[in-house]
Amino acid sequence: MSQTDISRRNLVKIAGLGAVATVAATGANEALAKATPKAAPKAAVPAPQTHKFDMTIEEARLTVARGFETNVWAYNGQVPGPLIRVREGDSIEAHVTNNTRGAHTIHWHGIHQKNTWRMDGAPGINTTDINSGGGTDTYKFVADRKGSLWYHCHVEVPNHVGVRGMWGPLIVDPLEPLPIEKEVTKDAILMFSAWNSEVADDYFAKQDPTDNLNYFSVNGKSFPYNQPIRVQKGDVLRLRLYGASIDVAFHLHGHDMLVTHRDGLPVPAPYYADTVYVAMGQRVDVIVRCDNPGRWPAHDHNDHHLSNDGNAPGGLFTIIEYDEVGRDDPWYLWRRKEYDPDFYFVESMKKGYGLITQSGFKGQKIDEI
Ligand SMILES: [Cu+2]
Repeated sequence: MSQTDISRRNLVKIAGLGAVATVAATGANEALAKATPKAAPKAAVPAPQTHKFDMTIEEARLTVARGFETNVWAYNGQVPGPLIRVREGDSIEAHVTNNTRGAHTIHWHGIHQKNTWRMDGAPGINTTDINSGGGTDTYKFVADRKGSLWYHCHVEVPNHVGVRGMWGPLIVDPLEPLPIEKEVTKDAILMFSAWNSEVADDYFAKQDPTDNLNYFSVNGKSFPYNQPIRVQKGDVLRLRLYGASIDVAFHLHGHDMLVTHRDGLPVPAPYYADTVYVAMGQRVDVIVRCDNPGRWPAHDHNDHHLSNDGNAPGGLFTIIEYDEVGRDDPWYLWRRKEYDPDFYFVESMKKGYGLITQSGFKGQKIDEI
């Protein structure tokens, strides 16, 4: 039997037999054409945009915990630095002015800098420092990588990134998000870091002050000076976990977390975990389906990180509060908490694209002290 015969036999099977059948099939095709809507056009890909903004580096005094303040070098005066959010393929033009007594850069962690390697922010390797006392630089590049990225200084990193707060989130939205990303109702950013009270008052005490870290924080604040993550049953909570300057074993009570991305990239096989390791520099994105009303600790499982200068409880600890269960138990630690709904950038993440500053993260200006 020839190939042609097979094709013809199959055609006859599909269309039916003889001329009558052919007429019937034609009618059926017309009916089918009327009943089937045209295939939905693919969502239009937005044209790439250019986001131009000013950034500064300021000397500021940050309150990390009750009774503990430290000198920081703060992007736009705040720790964490302002949220920068763009779409994959957009361009960024960041004009940076350094108003401090130290030299700094900005490294755009995760961006590949294709054909723009001089914008990478590594001094002495692909660029120079931004001079102290008003020096400027302009970083121009394309957001050629998607996901939970970040930016940080690349000068004397153990001091500037380690204990001076020189880091902030850079979120690059994918042009084609995963189905689960479209389900998210609350998108939260948690940046983990540590501090050393011995060097708090002297910027230049040590080039590496990370040998005696004694305060631990999320988004620059230690428990109980930080904030809860408030949710409702049915929320699909995305947590973007950043190891800004500390290794963290992040544990959530009452839920499993679905690990969807590492370093902004989708993992080939998402998996569930109740404790997620986030190494320094890494980002891990997890999805939590909020199906278990209650108040649930979310914390680092490195025990030393749960104290403030040796006093526990403290440190890198927060609480997921479901609205349904209320907060009025007389013994509840945070029953009278003054609530900041943007402490985890949940409100900032609703504000669209560009550079989004946040007054709640501002330090006190050094010259005002
Ligand atoms: Cu720096």
